[in-house]
Amino acid sequence: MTDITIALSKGRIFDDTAPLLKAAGIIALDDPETSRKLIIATNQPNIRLVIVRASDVPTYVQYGAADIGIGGKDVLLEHGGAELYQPLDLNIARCRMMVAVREGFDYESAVCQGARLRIATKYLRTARDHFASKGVHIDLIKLYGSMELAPLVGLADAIVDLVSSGNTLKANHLKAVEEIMPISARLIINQAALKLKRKTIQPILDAFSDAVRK
Ligand code: PRT
Ligand code: MG
Repeated sequence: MTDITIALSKGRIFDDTAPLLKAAGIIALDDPETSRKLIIATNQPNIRLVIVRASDVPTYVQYGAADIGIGGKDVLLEHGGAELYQPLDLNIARCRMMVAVREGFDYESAVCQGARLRIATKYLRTARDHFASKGVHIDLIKLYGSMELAPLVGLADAIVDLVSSGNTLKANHLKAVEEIMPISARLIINQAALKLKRKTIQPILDAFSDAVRK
């Protein structure tokens, strides 16, 4: 039997992926939320899960340490997608990549007047591409989290971040002013693994496609 390693992050990606795995007949034998194990066995002796940081999923798959991964489009865009085959939008962990500012900040005027904007984000590539396509000059400030704080303490004029319910923005007196793109999680596959392990990978891919279409 061919061994298959699937990389995913705990939290919303794992929660939303578990039903898809189940549709493919794969059931995790431990709960990554409560177990401290980073390698989780499944009911299928040849299939294991590895639990990694969301932003590390593409790296594990790129280098073949995992054959398959599940990662947000946000993460895949920042990674660049080298060596990765992206056959399927899983339509899970959905949210929107947005530009947000303080409630009192007149973003439209700032943009119209050609002001140089300070943008705090962990999505450097996405932010750079977005503002370049609008012809807006920016200074990028790299953060690793809690982007919502930056405009409140004068670190930035605006942030580029993911929004789902909008509650975090609201709680921090921020408003979304522009949608950059809708985001969902994708299946990614190592290209060499797809060739060498196709017989084992294809049925998993098919089961995921069927489950997503339902
Ligand atoms: O937490 P860690 O630093 O390890 O990494 P991570 O934050 O990238 O991972 P995780 O597990 O939080 O998110 C994994 C993936 O879920 C992301 O890469 C996205 O593709 C997807 N996703 C979907 C989201 C959200 N929705 C989301 N709302 N990721 C993050 N958020 C955050 C957002 O950054 C903001 O801080 O939730 C907050 C806003 O939520 P609302 O509901 O208040 O709008
Ligand atoms: Mg997080």
